[in-house]
Amino acid sequence: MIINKGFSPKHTSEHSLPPGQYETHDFPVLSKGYTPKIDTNNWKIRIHGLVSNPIVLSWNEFNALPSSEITTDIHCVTKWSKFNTVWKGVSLDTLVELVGLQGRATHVLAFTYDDYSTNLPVADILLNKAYIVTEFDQKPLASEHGGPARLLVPHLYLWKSAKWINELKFIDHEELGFWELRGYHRYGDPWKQQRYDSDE
Ligand SMILES: Nc1nc2c(c(=O)[nH]1)N[C@H]1C(S)=C(S)[C@@H](COP(=O)(O)O)O[C@H]1N2
Ligand SMILES: [Mo]
Repeated sequence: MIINKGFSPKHTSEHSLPPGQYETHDFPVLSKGYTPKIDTNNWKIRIHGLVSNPIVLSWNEFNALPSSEITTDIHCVTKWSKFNTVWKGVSLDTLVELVGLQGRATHVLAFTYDDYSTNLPVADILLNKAYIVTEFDQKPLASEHGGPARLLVPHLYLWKSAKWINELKFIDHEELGFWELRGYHRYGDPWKQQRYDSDE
């Protein structure tokens, strides 16, 4: 057998598990409560706060925006990780370009149809680090996984990826979201195991 230096076999995983995680092929559902039933005819997303042009987009307006396919690993604080998940959605860069961020905007809060919220630094949603996704595995996103649309911020623990998203609010300070107010880490980097607020 001839092995070309510099080539690696296709099956070799380029992935690695963050500390304390295990790989799963399932897709567990984790929700704080009920799964809201959302008719896309009534779906809206509002983007406001420290922006030049606050907007409210309907489902059709949102879906007319340029979208991309994203293949990424995801990591849940309950210790499962899933490799190579495939999504389709709109980059937050596109949405930020639409509204125009004010220079003072340092953080963003995501709100949802089930009264959940989560907080993120602006730096963590730019440069194609975050998307609002409407498809998983080339099918409309299932309602229990946040359909019709959820946030996807794969470099942070999955509780940051707010399901059933309907609002982004840009602010000039850090305000904590639902789980961050209840003992989870304010930032949530899986590579640093930032699970709870007592973790560094
Ligand atoms: N709106 C909303 N988003 C949410 C949640 C929730 O309860 N409500 N749970 C979070 C948590 S704790 C996790 S781990 C992930 C789970 O996503 P999944 O159910 O698609 O696996 O969604 C996050 N997003
Ligand atoms: Mo979670």
